[in-house]
Amino acid sequence: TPAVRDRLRIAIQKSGRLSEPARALLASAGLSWRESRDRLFCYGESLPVDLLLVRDDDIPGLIADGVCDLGVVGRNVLLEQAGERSEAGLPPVFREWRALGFGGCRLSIAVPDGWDWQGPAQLAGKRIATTYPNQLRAWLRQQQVEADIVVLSGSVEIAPRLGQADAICDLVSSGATLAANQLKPVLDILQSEAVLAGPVQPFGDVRAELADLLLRRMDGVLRIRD
Ligand code: PRT
Ligand code: ZN
Repeated sequence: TPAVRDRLRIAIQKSGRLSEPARALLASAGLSWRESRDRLFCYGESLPVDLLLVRDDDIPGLIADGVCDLGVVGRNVLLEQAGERSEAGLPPVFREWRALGFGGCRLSIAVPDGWDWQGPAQLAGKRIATTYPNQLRAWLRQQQVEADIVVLSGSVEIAPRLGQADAICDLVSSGATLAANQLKPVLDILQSEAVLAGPVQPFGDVRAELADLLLRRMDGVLRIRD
């Protein structure tokens, strides 16, 4: 049985692209915090809603483990970890509650500039480097293309030049990083942005009302921004 709690705990990125916009959105929704000295935990003052500052990759797992109730994370990260759970035969425990309108990017297939791109079939038998193996695998399956997935933890865009891979599947926003590595995006497999992630199962205590209140306020802020 899940622990009963009377405060809501939201995980956001500690430092990175989503940290400031996530804080700003929550502050616009009326939240304020007393900052702790280590700045990993911020105690909510205006409402019983606390913040936990973490690496973005840890957010889905923190929700899955019930350590945090909600989180602000890229859809790319949330879907990747959902795919990982599903491949492992685990049931879904977290899902996207709201799209938040910032942190926009695409998860794209990119190939060397010199390729004459004909379509996904051209990837058959090729090695594709990525930090998003679950989404790439699902997409390749859907395209009925068999390719080798080279899983890297970073610096994916230099893999083709190093001879580690023929193509890549990575996040793109302006496209400058790809261009600097003599690569070109040829198709997008996901449109991503920051999302509010939460559990699949509703809260069974006062956190349900807190989450409802927060969602109503956030929806109000997001409507005005549109
Ligand atoms: O430390 P922590 O693990 O928390 O941070 P992180 O380094 O994993 O994450 P961070 O802050 O880089 O990204 C957090 C989230 O921002 C991602 O999960 C995406 O949802 C979103 N986002 C939006 C991006 C980009 N835009 C983006 N451009 N994440 C990464 N990039 C990379 C891109 O892959 C390229 O290497 O930034 C580089 C510049 O992109 P271009 O296309 O503008 O050159
Ligand atoms: Zn990360």
